[in-house]
This record gives sequence, structure tokens and C-alpha cells, in this order.
Amino acid sequence: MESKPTVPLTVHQKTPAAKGSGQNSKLNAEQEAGGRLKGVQVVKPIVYGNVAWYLGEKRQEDGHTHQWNVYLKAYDHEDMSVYVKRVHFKLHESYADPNRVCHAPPYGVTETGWGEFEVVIKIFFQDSNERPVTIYHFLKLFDREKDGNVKNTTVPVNSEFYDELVFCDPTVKMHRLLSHPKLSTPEQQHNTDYEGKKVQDLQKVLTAKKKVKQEIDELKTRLAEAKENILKLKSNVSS
Ligand code: SLL
Repeated sequence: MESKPTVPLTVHQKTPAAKGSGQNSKLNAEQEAGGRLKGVQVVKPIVYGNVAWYLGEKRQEDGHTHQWNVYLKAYDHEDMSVYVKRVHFKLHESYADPNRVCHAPPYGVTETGWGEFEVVIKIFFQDSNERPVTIYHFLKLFDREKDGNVKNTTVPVNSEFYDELVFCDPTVKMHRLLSHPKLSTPEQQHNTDYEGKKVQDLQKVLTAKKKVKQEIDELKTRLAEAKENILKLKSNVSS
């Protein structure tokens, strides 16, 4: 997912087409009964990942070499607790208490350790009728050379990803929470320059498009030449 191009970061909402008044009261009754809003989609951009720092040496007592923080946050710094009930972070079983739970932002775990592993991040919503969303994040402690060897560096290592929570046909309650006027959490810069990445990705797409067009043009020329050759050969054979 790391190389995934960034996508529009807005919340898209489609409201169902207005119905006649009779239909409307039926719709309201359905909604109040805990129905779902058919055709409505809400997108919430998120960022998750980890940062890790080398402790400077291998700790005598436990062999730990790094301190790290694994996190989940809103891309636009909104307070996710309006619609998120809690976030579970499941660590490697070598940790004494691998199941960590955050009931409020900042959603994250800070720990020390010696090895890399996959962290399972599970997001539970304020309306328990919305199924929890699970994200798998590989906790990165080491930067590697192209050949796979660990780089000897003391600068913090960061592995961060952009993604989106997409709510299709949300429940009425969930839709109300998702549409809540935004409250923000203390603004903190992301570790990745997503706006810069967006420009770079767009440039890459344009360059690739130009290359594909060039190749098509070359193939067209070769095809025309081949057709011409066939015609020549045919007329040679018949004469
Ligand atoms: C590895 N497959 O071998 C991985 C496992 C486990 C990481 C990594 C310390 C735990 C503790 C820790 O860093 N575990 O001492 O509580 O690289």
C-alpha cells in the first residue's frame, strides 16, 4: 500500500433521491427503526504507521534495541472519537500483554523491543452495528539497503500509510456521527508529505501516459510499414 497514489481526500456523500411525502414517512420510520441509508457513502481519510528510534545500544536487561510508536490518526486531524469507540492494537505475543486498547485519541502504543512484526489494528465504531475495520501494519524498526541488509543508522525510521475508511449504506446513527461538525485533535504534521507525493504521483502518471502514447505511435508506424510490405509482396507474387 506504500506506493499507492494518493486519492482525493474529501468526504463524499450521496444523499438518497428525495421521495414523495408518503414514501418519506415510510423512510423515516425505517431509519428510526435502525435502518441503513441506502446509496449513501462516507469516506474518512486516515493515516497509520509507526516510527522507531534506536536506543543507542542493546539494553542489558531485556535485549531491547528500539523504542517505537505505532499509531492511527485522521488525515485531516479531525477528532475520530466522534465516530470511533475504541481502537485495539494487537502486538506480537512475545509481549507480556499484547492486546492494547485505546478509548480516545491519540490512538497508539509506545513500546520498546528488538524485533519487527505485524501489528493488527482493529477499529470499533460508536454504532456497534457497523462492523469493525481491521488494518495490518508491519512494524518497521530497521531501514534496509537494496540488498536487504540492515542500514546502520541512528535516524528515526518511519513507515506510514494513507488509507480511507469507506462507510457504505451507514446506519442512521453512524451517518449522524460521521457528518458531525469536525472537532480537531492537536494538529501534528504527518511524517509523509502527502501533498508533495500527490504532485509526484501525478507527474509519474503523466510521464507514463506520454511513454505509452509514443510506443503506440511507433507500433502504428511499424504496422503501416508491414502492411505496405505485404501489398508489395502480393503484387510481386501475382506478376
Ligand atoms: C522476529 N518474528 O523474530 C519477529 C518477532 C518479536 C518482537 C519479533 C520484544 C518483546 C518483549 C520484541 O521486540 N518482540 O521483550 O517483550 O524478528
